[in-house]
Amino acid sequence: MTTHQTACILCSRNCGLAIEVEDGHLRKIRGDEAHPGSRGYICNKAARLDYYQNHADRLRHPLKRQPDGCFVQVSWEEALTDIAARLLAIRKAHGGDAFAFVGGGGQGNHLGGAYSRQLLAAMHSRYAYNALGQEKTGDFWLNGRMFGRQTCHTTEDVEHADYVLFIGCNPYQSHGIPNARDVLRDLKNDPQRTMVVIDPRRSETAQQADIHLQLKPGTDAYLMAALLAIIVREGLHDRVFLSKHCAGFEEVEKELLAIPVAEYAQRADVPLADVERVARGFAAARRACVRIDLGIQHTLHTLLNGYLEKLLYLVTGNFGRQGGNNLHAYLLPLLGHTDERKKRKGKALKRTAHHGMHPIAGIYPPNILPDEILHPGEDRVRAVFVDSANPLLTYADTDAYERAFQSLELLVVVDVAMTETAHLAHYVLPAASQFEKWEATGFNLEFPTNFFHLRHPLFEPLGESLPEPEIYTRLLEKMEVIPTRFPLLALVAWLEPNVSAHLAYLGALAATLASHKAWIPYAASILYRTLGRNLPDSAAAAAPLLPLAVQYATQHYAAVSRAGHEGNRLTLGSALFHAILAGRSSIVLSQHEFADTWSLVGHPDRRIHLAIPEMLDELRALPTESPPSADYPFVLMAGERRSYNANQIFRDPAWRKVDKHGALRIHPEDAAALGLANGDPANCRSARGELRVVVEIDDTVRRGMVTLPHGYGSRYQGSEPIGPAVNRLTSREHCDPFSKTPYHKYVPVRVSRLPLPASASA
Ligand SMILES: Nc1nc2c(c(=O)[nH]1)N[C@H]1C(S)=C(S)[C@@H](COP(=O)(O)OP(=O)(O)OC[C@H]3O[C@@H](n4cnc5c(=O)[nH]c(N)nc54)[C@H](O)[C@@H]3O)O[C@H]1N2
Ligand SMILES: Nc1nc2c(c(=O)[nH]1)N[C@H]1C(S)=C(S)[C@@H](COP(=O)(O)OP(=O)(O)OC[C@H]3O[C@@H](n4cnc5c(=O)[nH]c(N)nc54)[C@H](O)[C@@H]3O)O[C@H]1N2
Ligand code: SF4
Ligand SMILES: [Mo]
Repeated sequence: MTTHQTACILCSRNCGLAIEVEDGHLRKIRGDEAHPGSRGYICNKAARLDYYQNHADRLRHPLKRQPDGCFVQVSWEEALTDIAARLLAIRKAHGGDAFAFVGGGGQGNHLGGAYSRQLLAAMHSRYAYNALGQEKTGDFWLNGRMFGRQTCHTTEDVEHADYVLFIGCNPYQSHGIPNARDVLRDLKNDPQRTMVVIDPRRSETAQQADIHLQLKPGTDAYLMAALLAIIVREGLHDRVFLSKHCAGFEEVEKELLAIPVAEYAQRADVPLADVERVARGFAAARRACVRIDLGIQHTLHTLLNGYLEKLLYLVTGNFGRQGGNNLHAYLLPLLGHTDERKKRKGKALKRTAHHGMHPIAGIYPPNILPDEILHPGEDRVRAVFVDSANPLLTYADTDAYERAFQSLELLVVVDVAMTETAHLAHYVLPAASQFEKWEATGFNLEFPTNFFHLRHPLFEPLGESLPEPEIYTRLLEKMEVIPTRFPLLALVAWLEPNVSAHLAYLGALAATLASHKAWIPYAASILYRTLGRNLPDSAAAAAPLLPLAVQYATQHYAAVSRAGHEGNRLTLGSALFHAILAGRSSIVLSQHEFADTWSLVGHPDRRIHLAIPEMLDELRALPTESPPSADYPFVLMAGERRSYNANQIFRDPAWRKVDKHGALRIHPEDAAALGLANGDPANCRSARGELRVVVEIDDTVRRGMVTLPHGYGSRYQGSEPIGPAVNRLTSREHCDPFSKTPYHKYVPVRVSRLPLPASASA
């Protein structure tokens, strides 16, 4: 057995792992003590990773669907030649609007995204859809307005805070903060520190809290507005911070002073005294921060929720300091900046044909894609590539996705497994797993210390599967958007891999691209084919990290130097690239100082702009909220994080130790009223669809609320769906009108008894 350092790929934390490997299996999985971020921490899910690496749905060969729906094995040559020809024909006949790219990276694999996104350029399309467009783009839009760029992204220093507000997140199960369970335990055990959870469910996190505000689902905007109103009324805001670092506070203050605090507390169904206690405690704390997630994003008022959440830490001055919220740097450019009000290079942003939707941070929202494909216009989407995503299970409105994907002229799926989406594809292309190739994630969203982990392969690719860099580079070559050889660059790349050779290579690359401007969008594949071939340990896929490391070191010179990397302004980036390549565990990229937050603000005045007219309008319009209907009396949380779900990354149901059915959680009194007992089958119906579910009586949910997990419903080895395919219940139209973020946490449903199966009643 050999021990390897790698990382977990199941959530955005990507904890470092030390894994013993034998016969193609991940045998013993421990936390990697040498990982500077996770320092040995892991949760229960990581131990099950062999179920990702080895299972019966793994793809081994390229597959082509036949007219009768069966798949036959084809060669890479045949598949890529035909796909390239069909893509070019569609581009020629209908232009770039006919193509959309979906996905491009999951929880652990973003290196491939540098390569796959090149296909958009080759197709002259801007339509990039991915999961961030159904959860976080509202947040990115707000960041654009408040901090100046949609790439300005905040993080929270829970570890050092004296007072933490967890709003609509459950880090005990879903993580999202470093070493969540340890950090929560420390918070709980320290009498000097306060932990508040705002959640309609007494979640595993809420169970550890000092104060739990168990509000009604969907009412966070009222509650947060009331918290803010109390703070400004009582003069608890940080006037010095606001006048030094922010603009527009007076306008915001005027609106907040008009909030009817007692009425809003009542709407949220939280005792006023508790709201006052939290407002005062949070404002008085020496160091406080706010951590939020889907509980306020996948629900009513998603944008306003994000705005108010940011105001909470800003009006109290908990920004740009230890224990507060901060901006951070990142190495991989995960997000773009696409302000819908501004023109880019004289051109307005590309809006979609049917919904007229603009991108946010460069991303289009999955909720609109079925309509963009199904609408009858000449300008509809006709060809789709799906990579590292399983929209048939994970995007809202499964029925609409099924119809849309079945109507495509070309659907190609790149995945490690035969997924529900792959079953509808014309071609299925097998990717090497994340333990069979060089990989990395762009979730390096930390401040002041930021990390990066380039992971090396532990196994050979299964069957004929290939890493994404090879798949997309071959496809671009077939499409003839890049040549197969770059003699000059290849020659320079063969120099000894040291600092001066890197500089010579980058100079040659710049000269090549300057004389062939059409190749600029394909720099990743060009680096891969040239510099990549000369990197040690066959790490070709990592080649695009050289220019990124140089850019990072230039932008954050002092912080990268502080992290221990050595070099002058010319050579530091190359040193950083060397460190990334040589490290087997994660490395420290940069060590910032808290004051650096201000250099990351995107507005030229380096201030945070607080008065966002659209948000102040929505805040004023809040009183016109309508209650749930009598036909659908329950609010379903359609997609809960539990101990045994991890998006759709696992397919083999054997990975789960508990909760095999992905049960519907319901309050005991609601269950009694419906005549339901633990383990009973029940029907859960929304306006969009229905599911047969198994009941679990659970007094942690509020009355009137039911929950189903996400991450279930796969048809492993062609079986019936295992557990709830929750997006049969969600509609593409049930979403925020501006960002199109689905209201997954607020799906009105009816729950009813089903007859027990004959065997059970017998
Ligand atoms: N175990 C596990 N962990 C995961 C994942 C996974 O699949 N499984 N997925 C990862 C991904 S992609 C993401 S985006 C994150 C998401 O992580 P989270 O957002 O933390 O997880 P959720 O369970 O979806 O929702 C969080 C909380 O929101 C609460 N909630 C529901 N409705 C409301 C409401 O109206 N108001 C408030 N305030 N709260 C509400 C729920 O009760 C729940 O406790 O998790 C990541 N981590
Ligand atoms: N109703 C409802 N729907 C939801 C949610 C919810 O709470 N409720 N949560 C939403 C959220 S927050 C998210 S982030 C999305 C996640 O949904 P998706 O973006 O679809 O991502 P995953 O479920 O992680 O699917 C990952 C796919 O990548 C494949 N894969 C794994 N490794 C590799 C690799 O190395 N290469 C390639 N090419 N493929 C690989 C896996 O086999 C799997 O098919 O789901 C969303 N859907
Ligand atoms: S916290 Fe996330 S990355 Fe860490 S071990 Fe658990 S699932 Fe894996
Ligand atoms: Mo997510």
